[in-house]
Amino acid sequence: MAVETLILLLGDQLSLDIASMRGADPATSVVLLAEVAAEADYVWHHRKKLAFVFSAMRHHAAALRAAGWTVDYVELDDPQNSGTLQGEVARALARHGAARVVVTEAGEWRLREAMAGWSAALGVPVELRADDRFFASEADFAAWADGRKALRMEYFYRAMRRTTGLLMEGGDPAGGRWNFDAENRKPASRDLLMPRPRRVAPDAITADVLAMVAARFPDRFGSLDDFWFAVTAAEAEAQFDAFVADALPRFGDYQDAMLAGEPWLYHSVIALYLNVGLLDARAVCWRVEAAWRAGNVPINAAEGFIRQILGWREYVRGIYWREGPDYARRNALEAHHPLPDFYWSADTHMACMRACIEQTRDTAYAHHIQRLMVTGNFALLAGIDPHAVHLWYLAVYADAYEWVELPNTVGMSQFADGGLLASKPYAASGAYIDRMSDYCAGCRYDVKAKAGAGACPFNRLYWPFLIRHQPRLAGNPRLSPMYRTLARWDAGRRAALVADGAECLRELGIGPD
Ligand code: FAD
Ligand code: DLZ
Ligand code: SF4
Repeated sequence: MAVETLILLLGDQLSLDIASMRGADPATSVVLLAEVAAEADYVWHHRKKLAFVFSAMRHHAAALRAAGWTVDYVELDDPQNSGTLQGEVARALARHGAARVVVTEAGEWRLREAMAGWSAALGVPVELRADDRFFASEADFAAWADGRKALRMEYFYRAMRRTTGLLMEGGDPAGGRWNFDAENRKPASRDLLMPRPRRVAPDAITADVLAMVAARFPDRFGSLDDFWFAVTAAEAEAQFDAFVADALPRFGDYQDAMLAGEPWLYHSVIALYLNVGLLDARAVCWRVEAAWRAGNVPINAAEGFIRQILGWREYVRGIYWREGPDYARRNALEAHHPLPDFYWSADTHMACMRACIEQTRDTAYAHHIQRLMVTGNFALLAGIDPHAVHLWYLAVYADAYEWVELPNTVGMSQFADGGLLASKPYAASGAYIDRMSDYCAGCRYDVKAKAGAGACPFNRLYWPFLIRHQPRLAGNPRLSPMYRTLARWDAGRRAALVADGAECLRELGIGPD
């Protein structure tokens, strides 16, 4: 076979309709997939995430071969493996004698910047194609954002509803409202019938990958036990179908709820599939709309779910590419404490933190409110360096890729972009966690106590956080009730709260730096 084109597929480009393969001739093209140390090591990926990505890559290679493509697959343990994507493209060019390389643009600045230099380094033309697996292109987002004073998700989302026609009735939103959150956000109770995600037993390929990851990454964070993720598009679709039938109808109601020992509640657990291409975001949203039109799903659930994908997922991607590589280093609140060790060990008496971190270690999953209002909220209140927080989130979740993780962490969760993304910091005392979960009942700390040893650390850190950032945050209308309360307290009371917050940090082993 005379090879003309080498098509490189990255580990998160496992969509059959990927831009780099469009129009290619199987008779003159070779598709390259390469497991490389550089991608496995650039952050401390959870071991289940590594196993998921490698197994999905191997299954995708098999699917492409079955569809008639010539696939060149390099395994991580191949003794000739150069360890980098560029090195593997260079070796494949030498093996096949291809005259050009085609690749879909990578999902993060680090690789995009590296790929811009590939053509010169490899001595062949390298065609970089836009990743069009999203509702909005980078140019679409720029067109929406340009000239706006504030880039709020809600207005982007409404524009996307109009553009796509999703959940629209003529020019109006279905059900007469854009957003049904007023009906959502209920706490959950243990007597609810809890659906469970559909599970996939590891096949021989996944078993091989699990053994390889166990042997090669013995010290990495994360359990490999009980691996049930889908690793093919068909399995991912079957899991999504089960979610639509069993859990979606109550997704809206219990979206923000947390229960000890119930990691999944009514969540879909599909972000990992969407982000590597085993599921298509557009198909997922239209499928949910069809379930609502068929009368199988209430509007608050369908709208709430579609907003997460059509709204949040597209919006954070737009922000990521618009803000540029330095977004990762924003630190508007000047938070500098190192990440506490208990983010890795779960060795803490805070029951909410322990539950979320243990669950993360065991499953490589936590739902949005666990990420935002427990582990994220704690880091925000405690003044942890947002870059360290970012590296943790990028490592520990099976769905973590920088384009989606970074704005959620630096912007939404740590307010480190100074309010570009979030209209106020997601800072909350223990009362919020107590209302939305059953964690506090099993905690050594007292969620009703405001200060002093034994009081909930979220309470002890909350007011010092607001006092510390008063110059920046006092003018925020959404925080004015808190600052009015603070204004009623005399200087002595405020100083005592600040001293108690500092003592709390010392007791938790955090700072002074
Ligand atoms: P569901 O709750 O069932 O929601 C459905 C889908 O909506 C998700 O699969 C996801 O694709 C999308 N979605 C929901 N919320 C968001 C959001 N805020 N931003 C983007 N998409 C969203 N999501 C990731 O995909 N990768 C990440 O690395 C990631 N890091 C995060 C870090 C922090 C600090 C926070 C607060 C959130 C992060 N999220 C991330 C968003 C969200 O928490 C996850 O998408 C969600 O928990 C995945 O679980 P699920 O598939 O069960 O989602
Ligand atoms: C996440 C990941 C991992 C762990 N390993 C590989 C790999 O060995 N080869 C590969 O092509 N891609 C991998 N990926 C996905 C990439 O890291 C991802 O494409 C970039 O982070 C851009 O989103
Ligand atoms: Fe978390 Fe505080 Fe509740 Fe303990 S008391 S579980 S630390 S919110």
